[in-house]
Amino acid sequence: MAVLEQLTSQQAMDLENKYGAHNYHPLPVVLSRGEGVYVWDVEGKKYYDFLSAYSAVNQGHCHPKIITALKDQAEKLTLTSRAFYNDMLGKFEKYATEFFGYDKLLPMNTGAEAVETALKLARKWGYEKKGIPANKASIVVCQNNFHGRTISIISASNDPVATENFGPFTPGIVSIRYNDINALSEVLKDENVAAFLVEPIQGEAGVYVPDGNYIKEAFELCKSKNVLFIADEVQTGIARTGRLLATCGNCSCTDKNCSGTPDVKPDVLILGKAISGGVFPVSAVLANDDLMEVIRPGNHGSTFGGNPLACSVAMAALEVVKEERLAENAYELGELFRSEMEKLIQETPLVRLVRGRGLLNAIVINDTEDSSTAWNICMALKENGLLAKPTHGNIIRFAPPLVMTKEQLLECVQIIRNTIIAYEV
Ligand code: IF1
Repeated sequence: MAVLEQLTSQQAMDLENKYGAHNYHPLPVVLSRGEGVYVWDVEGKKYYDFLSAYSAVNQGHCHPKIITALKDQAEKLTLTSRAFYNDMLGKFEKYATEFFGYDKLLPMNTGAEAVETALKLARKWGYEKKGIPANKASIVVCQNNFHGRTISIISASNDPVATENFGPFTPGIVSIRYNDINALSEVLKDENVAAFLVEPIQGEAGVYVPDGNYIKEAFELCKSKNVLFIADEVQTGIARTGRLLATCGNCSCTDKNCSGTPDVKPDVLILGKAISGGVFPVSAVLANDDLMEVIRPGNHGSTFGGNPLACSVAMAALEVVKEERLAENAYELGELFRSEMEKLIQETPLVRLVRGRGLLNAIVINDTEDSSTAWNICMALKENGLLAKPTHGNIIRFAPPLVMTKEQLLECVQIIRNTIIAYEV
């Protein structure tokens, strides 16, 4: 079979089944093209993408500005390693640190690598600045978190599917209930805690939005205990939740209804996914000088971290966020989407509730966690031209690209409504 020969969907799925590790259970759709809010399968059927590659494609599929940046840089210089300087990394670091309001940036590639970087940074700061005894530093995380798939990160997970038979696990990680400020207060009595790592909204857990003041109170508690506050904004960042960042301490908006958490400026900010518009793997850890200075030559890095191609793509992707006012659009369309879902809830017993911020939303299906109802609804949505996938059990995440128009969103609401109303349990 010639590599470029066009496959049927079934042929493509058969190839993956035969030659690929079975580490996913995808919806049976084979995509071959993306543009803006749309994707097409190999047979040419068009869909609304309501997952955005788990919020990596916030700027829409194949955004022309980002693709042009990719192409131009790809014809000049793609990778030098950090053994030498390159003419793009400093520009990107300046652009991104000013964009998010920090002194320094450490570039990586995947979200998990950035989370691992933040864990190492926090531990080193704990020993060298806070004075925690050697090898005694602990990091506090939240139950039902998702921070990636590496051994240290799953050492922080309570998801049996993510952890079973992958032990032994990395020590020095303590897990507490999410959205429980008393639990955090209790665990911070331990003077060896270096950092608190938290998602401002727990995406994979099912788009759990914490109580209004939780993030701010957690931030203030950490400040009072000389504990680093690390925000994992890999999924919630880059305008997804209706603000540039879900922990929008440096947000310049004057919105009195701020859905973010004003005055929370994480000591360590972790970004990934849409920092590159889903065009190239780019992630980053941002912090101020007094923290980032604990990292010295040879302490950390990666072959591709900070490569010219990544830098060029990421600068273009961030420019799109500002130029196309994606945070404002996500805020407005998110309000509209949730109000439309509230109307649907009044029409059918099949949907229990809707929750989310901006265009990171989820509906909870009125069935047991182990039921296949959410999956079957996603299969019906696929037939009706909209792609979404359950997170856990009976929760369906809805996260379209942030470039969606009001008209497109209302068309998608209609598809979701018609599909659910017609669904026979
Ligand atoms: C998969 C989940 C979402 C993340 C947060 C770090 C990372 C992620 C908050 C790691 C990655 C991705 C991973 C991807 C599916 C997707 C996901 F279902 F796995 F949990 F979005 F909710 N922090 N999330 O959400 O970033 O290393 O993947 O670049 O592994 O299946 P990564």
